[in-house]
Amino acid sequence: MGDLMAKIYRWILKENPNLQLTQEIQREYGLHKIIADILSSKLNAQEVKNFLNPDLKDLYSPYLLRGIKEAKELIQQHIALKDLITIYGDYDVDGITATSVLYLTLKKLGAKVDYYIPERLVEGYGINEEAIDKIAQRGTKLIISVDCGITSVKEVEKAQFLGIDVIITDHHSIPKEIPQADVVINPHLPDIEYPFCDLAGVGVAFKLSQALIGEEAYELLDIVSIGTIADIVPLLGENRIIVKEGLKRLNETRNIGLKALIKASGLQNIEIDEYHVGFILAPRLNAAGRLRSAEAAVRLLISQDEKEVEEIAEYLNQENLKRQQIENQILQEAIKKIKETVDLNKEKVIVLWDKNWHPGVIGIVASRITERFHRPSILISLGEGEGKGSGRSIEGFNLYKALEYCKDYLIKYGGHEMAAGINIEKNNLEIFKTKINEYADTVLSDLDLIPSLRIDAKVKNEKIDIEIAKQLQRFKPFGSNNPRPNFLFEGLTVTKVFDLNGGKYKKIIAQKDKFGYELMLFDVSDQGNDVKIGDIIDVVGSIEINSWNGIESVMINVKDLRIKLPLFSYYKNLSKIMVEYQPEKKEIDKKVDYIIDQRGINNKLEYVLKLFKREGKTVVIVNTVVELKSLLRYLRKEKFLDFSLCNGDCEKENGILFFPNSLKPLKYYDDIIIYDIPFKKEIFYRILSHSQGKRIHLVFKEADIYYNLKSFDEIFPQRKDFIKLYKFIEEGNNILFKDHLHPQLNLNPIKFSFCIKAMKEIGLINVKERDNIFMLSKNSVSQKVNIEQTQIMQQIFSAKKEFIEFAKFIVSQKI
Ligand SMILES: [Mn+2]
Repeated sequence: MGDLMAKIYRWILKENPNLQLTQEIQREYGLHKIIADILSSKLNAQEVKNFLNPDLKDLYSPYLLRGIKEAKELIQQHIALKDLITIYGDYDVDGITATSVLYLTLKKLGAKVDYYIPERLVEGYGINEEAIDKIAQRGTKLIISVDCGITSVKEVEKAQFLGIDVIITDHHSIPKEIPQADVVINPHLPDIEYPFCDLAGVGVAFKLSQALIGEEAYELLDIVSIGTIADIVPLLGENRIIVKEGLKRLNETRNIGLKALIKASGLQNIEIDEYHVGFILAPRLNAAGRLRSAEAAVRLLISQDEKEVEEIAEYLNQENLKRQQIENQILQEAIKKIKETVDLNKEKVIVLWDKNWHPGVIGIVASRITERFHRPSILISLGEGEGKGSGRSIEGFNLYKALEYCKDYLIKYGGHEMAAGINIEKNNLEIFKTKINEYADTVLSDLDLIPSLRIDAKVKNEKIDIEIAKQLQRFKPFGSNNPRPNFLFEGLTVTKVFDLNGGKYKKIIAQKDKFGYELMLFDVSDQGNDVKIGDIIDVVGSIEINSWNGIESVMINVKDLRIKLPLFSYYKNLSKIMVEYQPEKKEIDKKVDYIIDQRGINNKLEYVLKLFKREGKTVVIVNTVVELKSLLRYLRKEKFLDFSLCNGDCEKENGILFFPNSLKPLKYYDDIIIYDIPFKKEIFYRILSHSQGKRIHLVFKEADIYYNLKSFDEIFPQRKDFIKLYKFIEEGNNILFKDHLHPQLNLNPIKFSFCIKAMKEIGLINVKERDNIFMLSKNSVSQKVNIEQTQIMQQIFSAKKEFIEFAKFIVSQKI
């Protein structure tokens, strides 16, 4: 396996527009076609409407959620009796915000209310029995859980035994047995009528708040949006409305705690969006609970005391800095361990442990390891007794199921497809690592370990302007299930390259047809570093607005970039025609009205120029690159510019058709010059039969054959090419892009795909392919192999032979 730090992505084009809906969207909302295409490829008409206009009035009635009415009545009874109500929350941002939302709601109703947040490091997640004892001692008569409790059968029983009523509100998956609480609210409950089940824990708390205080609950949406973003629930449907409206309110919040946090984070003069919440505010709220108690974070959100909230905001800042330091240190140690002890060729799941790793931070580090190596990872912190681990996964690997497979070696495990936690005995670590990798081998292929890049639309011949970039803003807020769209830009020519910030970033100016592009590379990869002026590149990136000194411009934020072989599509078509082309069965009409036979003419350049200068429409058909270049060079030298170079419709009176896909344009012209030798007999006669009633000039000669053969050399492999590719694979490289130049392998991609076919046929290598990637591995072959005997090489040889026979015929014989 090559350098794992090098970024290689599979490109997956997801575009599948519904043409009729696209038109409707364009008409109805005045959106550009490419924007409408993205919407129509994943949403129906009603969903598009809701997506583009998230509106509070489209929130569902809270009473649709089973248990809300009963919960409201029970809460009102306890308030009337002036009972103490305790909210039981969780230490993550979802739990903290849910606790705060319900607390502020109950306060508004004049309730006697407090809250309880378990400590991550001491108590762990969820309701525990000792906590119930403590709460009972406070004199609490009603416990309302938020963001937890759906599995707490015993604990709820205990609370009820102690004379406490219990309302469970949660959004986690429903286990086999649920607690016999007085009320259970969870949008995932079976047979539920509620139309949207992806609410975060704070979303469920908000529904209860809506039932209790009506539209006054909207004031709390700033807090609700933070928990919803942080919990990474799908940002569609009701969540989209909550976050869109919540962010608006967050920017003008009256919550003094949020104001203090925003100020302490340096965001006071910035339009806060989902990015700032997810990456700046939420980590601070989380930090307290990771290292110590999360109570401070709740106090920040509910406090009325200016001085207190300032202190807490500063404290959270400090805790967050500490968390970052610890995280970075563990990350460095983990990477070192991977380099020294993990065999990435054999172990698809990275399992690491250490006795000094902080258990509150290993989860974040696991996500960074998984992101970096694109494979599942589990980090385990070994304390005094058992080890506590936290894992993250990749698409295609259900972590929960994997842990189930290893359950004999675990004390405890829980979680879901993408993230999970474990408790493990120290002496089971090695066997657990073996077992989980055994499971991984059955479900993950090598190709699954290559990260993929989703592409939402291909930019064709359209101008990407500020208007389109602004229309894309309507897709915000971005997040889970609503990522920022990625676009594919093909065949851009690089005109300028700038290094910015000491080479950390790069800016590339590129061009295609009449349109210019400003590309920003914030995360410069190998290929990004190799880009030079004049290169042809394919780029995947998002379209964003760059504002600088009050001036707005469009920039492409590049996610991946590949350098392309110049004239790639020419060589690709040529290889198809030579090896795959089957001539049509129907008899070709060889009768031509008027051939002007100038074969062997000495100066065909002058001949073309003379015809171009004459009245009337003239087209030149050129088949080889060398001859095209020499013709263009000559015309430039003669300062003759009155022609167009085209492959389809030519605009001007004079045209050059380079290796045309279609011969339809020939009908516009009176004079047709066949400049060099067509690659196939059938093509030659097709040109003749498309030229009825016109004058055909033949100006090629025998020496031209050399240029055709030169084109063959570009794409047909020779012995040295096989050796080069084989060595490349032997050196441990195993991934090749199908259509792009490989940074370490200087070989035409069309040529190496022939090499791969032949080597595979003869059993030298194994080949897997998916999307735009070949994955190669060596085979041990005992006897000597003759690659020239392969079917594909025989096909190539006979195509070449057939061409030479045909060429020799048409340069000399009567036609
Ligand atoms: Mn949650």
